[in-house]
Amino acid sequence: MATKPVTDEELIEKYGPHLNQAPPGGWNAGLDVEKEVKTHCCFCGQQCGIKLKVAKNEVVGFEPWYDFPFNEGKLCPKGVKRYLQGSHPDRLLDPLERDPSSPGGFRKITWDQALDRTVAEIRRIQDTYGKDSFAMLSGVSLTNEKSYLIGKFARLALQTANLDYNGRLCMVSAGAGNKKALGMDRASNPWSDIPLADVVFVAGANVAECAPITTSYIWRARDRGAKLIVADPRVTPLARTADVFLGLKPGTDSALMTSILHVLIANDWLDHNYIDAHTVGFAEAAAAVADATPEWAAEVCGVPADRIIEAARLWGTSVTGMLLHARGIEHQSKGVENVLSCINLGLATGKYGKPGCGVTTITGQGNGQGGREQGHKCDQLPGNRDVENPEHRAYVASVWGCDVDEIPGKGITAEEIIEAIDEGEIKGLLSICFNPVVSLPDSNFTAAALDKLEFYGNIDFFLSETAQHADIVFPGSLHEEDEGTVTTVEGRTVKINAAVDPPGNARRDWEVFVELAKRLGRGKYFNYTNTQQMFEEMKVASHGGTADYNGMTWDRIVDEKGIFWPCPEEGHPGTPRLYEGGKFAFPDGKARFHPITYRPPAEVVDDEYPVWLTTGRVISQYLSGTQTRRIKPLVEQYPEPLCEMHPRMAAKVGVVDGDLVRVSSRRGEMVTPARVVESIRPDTVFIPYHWGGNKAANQLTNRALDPISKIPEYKVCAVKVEKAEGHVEIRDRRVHTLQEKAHR
Ligand SMILES: Nc1nc2c(c(=O)[nH]1)N[C@H]1C(S)=C(S)[C@@H](COP(=O)(O)OP(=O)(O)OC[C@H]3O[C@@H](n4cnc5c(=O)[nH]c(N)nc54)[C@H](O)[C@@H]3O)O[C@H]1N2
Ligand SMILES: Nc1nc2c(c(=O)[nH]1)N[C@H]1C(S)=C(S)[C@@H](COP(=O)(O)OP(=O)(O)OC[C@H]3O[C@@H](n4cnc5c(=O)[nH]c(N)nc54)[C@H](O)[C@@H]3O)O[C@H]1N2
Ligand code: SF4
Ligand SMILES: [Mo]
Repeated sequence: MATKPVTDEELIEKYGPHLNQAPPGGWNAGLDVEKEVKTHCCFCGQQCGIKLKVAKNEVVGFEPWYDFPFNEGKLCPKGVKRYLQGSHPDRLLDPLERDPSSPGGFRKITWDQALDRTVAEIRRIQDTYGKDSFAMLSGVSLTNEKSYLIGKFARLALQTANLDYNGRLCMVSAGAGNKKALGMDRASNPWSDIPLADVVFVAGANVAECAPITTSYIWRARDRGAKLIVADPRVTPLARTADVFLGLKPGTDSALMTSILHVLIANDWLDHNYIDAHTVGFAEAAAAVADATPEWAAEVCGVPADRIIEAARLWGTSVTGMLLHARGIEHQSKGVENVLSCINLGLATGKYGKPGCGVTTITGQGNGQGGREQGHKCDQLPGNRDVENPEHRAYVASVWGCDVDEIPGKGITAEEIIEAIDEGEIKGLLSICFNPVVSLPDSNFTAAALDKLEFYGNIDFFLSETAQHADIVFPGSLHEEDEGTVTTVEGRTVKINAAVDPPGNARRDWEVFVELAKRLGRGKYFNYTNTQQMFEEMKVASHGGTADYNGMTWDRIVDEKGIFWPCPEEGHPGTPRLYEGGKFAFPDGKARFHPITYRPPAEVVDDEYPVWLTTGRVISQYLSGTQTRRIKPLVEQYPEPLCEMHPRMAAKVGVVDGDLVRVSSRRGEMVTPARVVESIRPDTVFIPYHWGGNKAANQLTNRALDPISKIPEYKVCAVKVEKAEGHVEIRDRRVHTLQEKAHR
């Protein structure tokens, strides 16, 4: 290791003007690394363990953290390059105020000015239009402590019912399905159960690109001879190795799953003892699928009937099995029904609560699990409690030391907040960790709505596409600038450790809320001087709820490399596998079957818009791209959205790989290069959504919501695809077919 101390000038020179890229040899070259901090990746819900290298209050590199059991040192490309965002030149270092006469449309102001203006606007708007006219939006890249704080801040400092979070775009269909059928909402199993499964069924999850470390768990099952079933309109990298590939039409999952249940029943591939002892409602669920024959489903889904039967046979006759689903089935206007139809398959075959048995969602954002428990959803209080339940309210009021009537009731959800802004019912907004202009459907609508606000405050570390609509932007903190806990895809709560302090005048996110609360005259509820105090209060607030953290301590979490909730009492070991002994989280201990029948997506193809559009992700970019679009090695892997289409579709449109196409829907249109691949259905195109402006896939998507979870239908809408002028050299480091691999 080199020993020369680095100067500020040298550091600044090493970061490119726009994109951060490590110099040859990595940042470590020429730097004295002062410490290595064990923490977790800031990106997806796998929350891989990683060690960050620190020099001069900069994160300058990383080392694998081999001892962390989940990923054992493995990382995906985003985890490897995440450290490059820290000192990016775009990093927000001062509070900003909208000022059209300043370059970039904003001018720097002091914290006092930013806080005072925000408080004055909150007061004015709430005095004029009522408390609920000021809304708040939050995000689950934030720690458990921040999620908890924000829930309390919105209820007790803003006193508004209208608080919601970006998990509404992500985890809510799974959450609602889990609660309805199983009584609690968490992965049914630790990931160490995956290798014990005799069959792995992956529905609507691009595991290799979006949950890369999970791939190695599936390979371990394959090494034992496990069979693999994949349901996806695209032959994802994992699907290429499947025993049964169900290449269904977007938006037809509940037809597929109900038909599989039909076949299980027809062949008596059921666990009757389990159904009798541990479930209710089987007869109704069975009656609902009486007509869901494989021939019928083949017609609806565009999948051969014999493959549906084969999938049912593998699932129904294997001793152990795990079904993993993600946004492919959940991002639909029947997302909850799709989830319930998967759970029915698990219950009917007794595949819960045993080694290698479970039906589980793969969480999305870093704290996609913990962030959906701590009370920053519009209908929720900490511990995954219900904001409308009088007992739950009374308990949380006792922890907060407030009158129960001070806790507002149920508010509206994220997309509904944007619609209420459009309709003039909501006049003020404060948001953190959310980039809805890029990430909500129908982005032209979202952007226009935000401009109708009388006041909008945004907390971020980069000036996101959404922050550009704000009146005040607060410079918040990066993941490595604060400590706290997050709960991973497995339901394992882990410790995030601070590596550096926020640079310039940026502050830790939580400090913004504590300051605002004080100035709103509600400081008595927010007497925090560090995040550990929030954790200690949060765990008490969670006690007795389904997501019970009461027995955890930060020391234990570190020593034990994570604790699985529920962990109700000190000394409780935590609960890696749920539902053991067939005990579900209802008073009678029994799981609920739900009768599901198929209904079509909100928008279907027709003569004018004859092509299905589905949207999602690529491995090297993350969500709305605010972070990963600033990291050069990631951008180089896949720099712009490409419209994936089958050669037959390309021939129909009259394009070859790299030709520009115009994709239009009833909401908007975009011009983007065609990516001709054999790995997609010929009637469907796929566009990743990580870009803003005229590169945003969400210009096209539909605002239709699931009636229960209120998740948008990102995975299905109707478009037309036409040849446009121009051709570009395609950059896509991913390999789409085995032939392509052979060529390289
Ligand atoms: N590289 C990367 N990784 C990520 C993220 C990221 O942005 N980039 N984000 C994280 C987050 S927040 C999330 S939510 C997860 C998302 O993880 P995933 O849900 O795995 O990712 P998506 O690409 O949204 O969609 C998954 C798959 O659904 C398929 N699909 C589309 N329509 C349908 C349908 O109607 N039915 C079925 N069965 N499948 C369909 C798509 O072809 C795609 O392969 O990833 C997390 N990890
Ligand atoms: N078409 C289409 N749209 C989709 C999806 C899709 O599959 N298709 N997927 C949906 C899904 S699953 C998701 S999860 C959403 C995600 O959508 P968003 O939540 O809007 O996306 P992010 O990029 O996570 O936006 C978070 C913002 O918060 C900032 N940020 C990150 N961490 C922190 C932090 O710790 N503190 C502060 N102050 N700021 C932070 C980032 O810089 C970024 O600007 O997108 C949804 N949109
Ligand atoms: S798999 Fe997820 S948590 Fe792990 S390194 Fe990649 S983005 Fe980070
Ligand atoms: Mo997500």
